[in-house]
Formats: sequence, C-alpha cells, structure tokens
Amino acid sequence: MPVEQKKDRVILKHPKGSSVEILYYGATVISWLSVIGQGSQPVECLFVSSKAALDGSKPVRGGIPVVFPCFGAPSHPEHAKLSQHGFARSSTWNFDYVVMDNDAGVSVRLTLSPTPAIQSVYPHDFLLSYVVTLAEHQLSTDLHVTNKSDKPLEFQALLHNYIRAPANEVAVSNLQTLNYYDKTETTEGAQTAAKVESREIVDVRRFTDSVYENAPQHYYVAWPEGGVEIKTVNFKDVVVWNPKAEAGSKIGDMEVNGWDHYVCVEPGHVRGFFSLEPGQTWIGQQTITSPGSKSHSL
Ligand code: TA6
Repeated sequence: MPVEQKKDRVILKHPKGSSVEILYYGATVISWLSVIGQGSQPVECLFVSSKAALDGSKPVRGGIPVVFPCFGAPSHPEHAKLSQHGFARSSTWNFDYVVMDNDAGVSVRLTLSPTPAIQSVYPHDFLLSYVVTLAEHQLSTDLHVTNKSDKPLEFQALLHNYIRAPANEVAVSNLQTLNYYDKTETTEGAQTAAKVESREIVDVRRFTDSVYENAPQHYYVAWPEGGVEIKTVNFKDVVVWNPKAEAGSKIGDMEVNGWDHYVCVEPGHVRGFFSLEPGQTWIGQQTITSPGSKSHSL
C-alpha cells in the first residue's frame, strides 16, 4: 500500500523499497528509509533522538521539524506570544490528499489553518500546506504559505533537517565565502557581527550553530560511508547546527551522545522576514538525494 494513513501519521512506500513516515503533529517527517544500491536494504537517513516525544506532547527532537513563522527566539512584534521556532512544529496538521502515487513516486499534502490555539497567539489568517514526495532515492518537502488576511504577513520559515551521519566525520560543502552569524557566541538575543566562511569544507567537530546568509541553495553533506545532496528553492539562507556535548547534554530530549549521530543542515528564510502580500502564496522547496549513503550504524 503506497500511502498508509494511520491515526497519528501517514506512511509513504515507494515500489522500490524506500519509505517515509510523517507525523500529523508538526507535519514532522520522522523517518526516511532510502534504498541505496539495487536490491539493498533501505537505510535510515534521518536522526530522531530515542528520547524524542512522538505523542504530540512537544516538538519532535529530530527528523524534519517545520519552523514557521519565526526562527529561533521570536523577534517580530507579531510573534511576541510565540515559542522558539514558532507554532507549525507543535500543531497537528490535517491530511489533505494523495498528490501522486505511481512508479515515479508517492506524494501527499498536509495542511494547517489557524486553530483556536494558534489564533490565541498569532493574529494572521493563513493557510500552510506541506507537500512531501518520496522517490526511489529522493525526498522532497515543499512548504506553501498563503496569506489569507488583508495585511502583509511577515514570516520566517525553515526545514530543520536532522541528517543522520557520523558527526565527527561530516563535511558540508558549498558554503565558502558566505557571510554567517555564529550563534555559539551570542548571549540571549544579542546579535553577533557577520563572519565570512573561509573554509571550503565545514565540519562540526566542535559546537556549531551557524546561520549562513544568501546561500547557494545547493549543499553536499558528505561522510566516509555516504552522504546526501540538498537542493532548495526560495530558502535563501541555511543553518548548520550540532550542539556537541557542550550544549547537547543540556537538551532534555536528546539521547546520550545523540549529537555524535547527526548534523543539522537547515534550509530557511531566516535572516530578515519575508513579507507576503494579502492573497499571495510563497513556496519554499527542498529535495534531499541520498546518492550513496551506506548504513551508518549507531
Ligand atoms: O537551528 C539551530 C537552532 O536554532 C539552535 O540554536 C538550537 O536551538 C536548535 O535550533 C534546536 O532548537 P529547539 O527549539 O528544537 O531545541
């Protein structure tokens, strides 16, 4: 069955063996099993902490959380009542319909409209839709934001990818010469000055929390036994994050040494706010390809 709807999630299965699992809570992709070689067993490409809550009690620690309408601590006057990373990842989305179901791929659409809980903290009328598409070796996740109100909707959006990888051997490329903001140096809310990325290859051997601005929207995340390629549209910025023990040990739902098993490479529009005119729709797209990932055993 290519699309299996369950009580709290939907599971997409590709005829060649890959699969993806999406919780309705947060529209959070919590598993992407991708087939690597012909006839090989699918490999899990995403990291979810063994201590993650999957019952809707709090945002999932791992997978692909959807960040909207603010990234990080709220800074926009309209976001004053929101929690870090906004409400999209902690709201229950609706299964809308199957977009595609054939040998090329399986795709579903989920939606989120203002619930009473959202309306109590956020003044805008909007429609979010999230289209998740599974191909044999690729996962695409597209966020559509429609402004249903009569005034401009100013937002940030980001796809918080937890890529399963041996963190100390990861190399993220295509970031050289970009301006970035080092959040490991900021105190609460303080802004750091921009740095310029001088490295051809960015690693996460130490605590890393870097917000790259005006990025190329095409990244390689490589490690000795595999890697993924990320291509995006409209996500002008990208964040690279790994808390290491320094910050990771303070994260309540992070498994012990969990930070050794992932790197977050997060396409977003997070420097500044996108202003969406009434009635208009903005679409941020990403496609992650697992060309040669081999199993990364924990
Ligand atoms: O995207 C990186 C980041 O903004 C880090 O600063 C860290 O806070 C991470 O997100 C996780 O945030 P969370 O609210 O999920 O604990």
